[in-house]
Amino acid sequence: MRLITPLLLIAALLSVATHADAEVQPPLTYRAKTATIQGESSGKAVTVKCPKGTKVAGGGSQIEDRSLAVKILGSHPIDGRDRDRKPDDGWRTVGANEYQEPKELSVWVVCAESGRYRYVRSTAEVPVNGRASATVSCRRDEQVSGGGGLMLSNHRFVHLTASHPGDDTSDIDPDVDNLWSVRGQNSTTKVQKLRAWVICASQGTFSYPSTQASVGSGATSIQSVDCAGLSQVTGGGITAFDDAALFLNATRPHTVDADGIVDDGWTAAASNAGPPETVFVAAICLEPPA
Ligand SMILES: [Ca+2]
Ligand SMILES: [Ca+2]
Ligand SMILES: [Ca+2]
Repeated sequence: MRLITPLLLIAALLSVATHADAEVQPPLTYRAKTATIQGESSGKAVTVKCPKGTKVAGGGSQIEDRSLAVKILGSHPIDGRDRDRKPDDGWRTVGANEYQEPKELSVWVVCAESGRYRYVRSTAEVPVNGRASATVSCRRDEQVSGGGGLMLSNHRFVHLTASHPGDDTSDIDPDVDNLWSVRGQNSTTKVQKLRAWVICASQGTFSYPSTQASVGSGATSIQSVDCAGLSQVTGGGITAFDDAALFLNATRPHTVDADGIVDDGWTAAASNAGPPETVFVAAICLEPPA
C-alpha cells in the first residue's frame, strides 16, 4: 500500500472524479460544543454527542488562537454507552495551551441518520524526539467519510502535525477516498503512542475537493475549501509536504451561507515553526442523491 503524498493531493486537485454508486443521501445533523482550556495545561478534552439514532460520519476540532502555543493532541470519534463498542456516538477534541490565559477548545460532529458506516483504527509508536504516522484503510467497496487521530499521552510536549484522508493503489482514481493518516510529534523523553481512526462509508457518493497554500516561517496558514453544489461536508483534513515543524490548530467544518449550519466545507489551520512550507486542505463532501 502506498501512503498519501502531496503529489497525490495535487492530482486530486486536478481531478473532480467521483464514485458512481449513488444511493439515497443520508440526512446529516451538525453539532458543536466549546469548553475552556486553562492556561499552561494539556489534555483538556471536550466531547459532543450525536443525536440518538444517528451515527458519526465525521468530525473536527479547533483551539482558539492560532499559533505555536496552542495545539491539538486529538480529534477523533468516540464510543458512547451503547452496547456496540463502535466509536459511532460522538467526537472528542483534546488540546494543549501554553499561554498563561485560558483559551477556547471546540469540537464538531457530523451525524448521519442513515447510510452504512464502519470504524477502523490503528496505533503506531512515536519515537523520542521524533515523529511518526498512523494510517488505516477502508475496503475497496467503501469511501472515506471522515477520520481523526489522538496522541495517547496527555503530555504538553506531544501534538498532531497532520490528519488527513489519502489515496492508495486499491482503486484507479486519484481521490483521497481510501485511507486516513495522522502524524504526531513526540518531544518527550519516552516513546509515545499515536492512534488513527478512519470512518468508511459503503453507501452514498463522496467527492474530495482540496486546496493548497504556502505558509511562511513562524506564520499560521488558515485555508478553506468548499463543497460544490448541494453536496454537504462530512469530514476533512490537513497535511503538508513536510509537516515536521507544523502545529495543528484547527481542522473543522464551516458554513459560508446564512443558515449557520456548518455543512458547506472544511477549514484547517496550522502554525509553522520551521522553514516555509506548503499545506494541503481537503474537504469530504457527500453528494445529493442522483
Ligand atoms: Ca457505539
Ligand atoms: Ca482513491
Ligand atoms: Ca451552511
